[in-house]
Amino acid sequence: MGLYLGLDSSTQSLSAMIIDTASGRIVLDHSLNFGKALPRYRSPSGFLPHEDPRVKHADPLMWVEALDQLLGALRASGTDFSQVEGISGAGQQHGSVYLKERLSDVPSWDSARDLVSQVAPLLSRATSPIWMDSSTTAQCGEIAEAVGGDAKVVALSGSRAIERFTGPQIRAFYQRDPQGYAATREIHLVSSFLASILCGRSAPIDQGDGAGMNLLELSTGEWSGALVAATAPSLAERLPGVVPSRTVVGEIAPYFVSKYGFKPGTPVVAFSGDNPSSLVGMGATEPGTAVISMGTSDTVFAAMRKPHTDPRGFGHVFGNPAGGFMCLICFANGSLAREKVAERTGLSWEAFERAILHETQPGNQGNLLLPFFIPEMTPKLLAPKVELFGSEQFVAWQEPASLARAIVEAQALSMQRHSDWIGEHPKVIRVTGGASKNRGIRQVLADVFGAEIRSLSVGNSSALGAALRAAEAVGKVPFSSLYETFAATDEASSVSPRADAAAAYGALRSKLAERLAALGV
Ligand code: XUL
Repeated sequence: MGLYLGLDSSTQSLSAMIIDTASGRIVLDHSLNFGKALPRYRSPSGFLPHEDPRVKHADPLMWVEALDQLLGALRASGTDFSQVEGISGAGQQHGSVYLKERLSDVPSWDSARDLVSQVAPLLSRATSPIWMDSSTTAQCGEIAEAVGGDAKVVALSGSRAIERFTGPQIRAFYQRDPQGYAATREIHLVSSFLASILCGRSAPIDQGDGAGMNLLELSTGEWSGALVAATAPSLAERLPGVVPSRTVVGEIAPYFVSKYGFKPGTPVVAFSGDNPSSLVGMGATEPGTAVISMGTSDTVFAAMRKPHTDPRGFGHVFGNPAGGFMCLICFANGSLAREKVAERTGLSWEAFERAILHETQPGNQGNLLLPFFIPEMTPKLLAPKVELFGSEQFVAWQEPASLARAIVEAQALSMQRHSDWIGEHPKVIRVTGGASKNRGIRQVLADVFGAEIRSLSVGNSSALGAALRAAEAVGKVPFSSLYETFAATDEASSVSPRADAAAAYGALRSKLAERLAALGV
């Protein structure tokens, strides 16, 4: 029993959470927003501006400086890290960091200096492609062709070759900057990079996040020789090892002991991707409970008994940190699309909620919105596509309440359509993320999925998941008992499906399917 620290390096912020397994309390929950705290990285939303809208990179030094700054601020405000018994973390998935030297070969961090000045000279690529990048369509095609087609890539890795996944991004780097690639000794995910910084030596990649690279073979949990060879020459020697998520990968580096007061030898458990970690934080590592996370992107994910794959080619299979697998479907038009509709209709979030709950009906009298305000990954649309079908007033954007319902129904119907391949009809869906606080949105999800919708009181499920993973791996506390304490649902916020609502969605569901078919997706 003791204190466990979970870190989460997401697109826009770094968060730290400390849980106390003895008292069952969260004793620290703190975030640092990259854009606000570190303006010199010119990344107000966590990534750098670029003339090509498909290119989305971030400066990895921003993530490193954020770690120093966050730990420094917490220590200054009285956090006693010497009580922490174990650490784990989560990182935005797919993003990669390129180093001239293996971190195990460099001298340990000098605590008289900051981390950034010691990490900067090690980078062989100044910026890191992140999950929002969609500039590698050509490389996806080349990788698939080299291994024998899309179906083969899916069978090996659990996903088609996907633009934002790490393999196609590595291939693009090798092609666009062969010298930079030649100078690279080690390639990390955001998760394994931060674990390595904490340990002061190369940390392996965990099977949860590793499965989001188009390089890991699901059936063995090891790098796939065929995919690695199809991606870039001599890639195998540049990849760290792969380990099960509950592996202790090292001890905290002396730098963090002398600077921030950690106990020497504090174990560090493999970091994972933010979604696999959130599966733990949401208490959903057993099949039967699905999760919908509504943030910058929306994701639907669930633990899986067997790794079966999406015949439409949009969904993914990752490792479940508790063992086995999880599926995930990612929708790029999450909060941004909801915000666009709120802006365009002039509705406040309160009015938006009222509109759904009290001023409109399930099925929206047949009014349908195609809600792709930015290029979409599920279904794959390379260009934005916003279209309104329905009554005259509606298509003229003159029915604010109907438009509020329309965006939420379109997103829920698309989530349901694109998660039907999972094969298990979830009776309970746990929701997280800013938009899930809206009761109107929860009611539409309940009605469309015909499932009970439950929220957790904890906001940051990835950081919580990381802390729980540290407690399970180091403190040997079983997930089941950790879930009872830390991942309990807030009963007052539960929403049930309404019997009459289900019938109202038949027509709208077919109309959406027709419109998507007309777009070829
Ligand atoms: C999942 C994905 C996103 C990122 C967000 O495949 O790309 O959910 O993990 O951080």
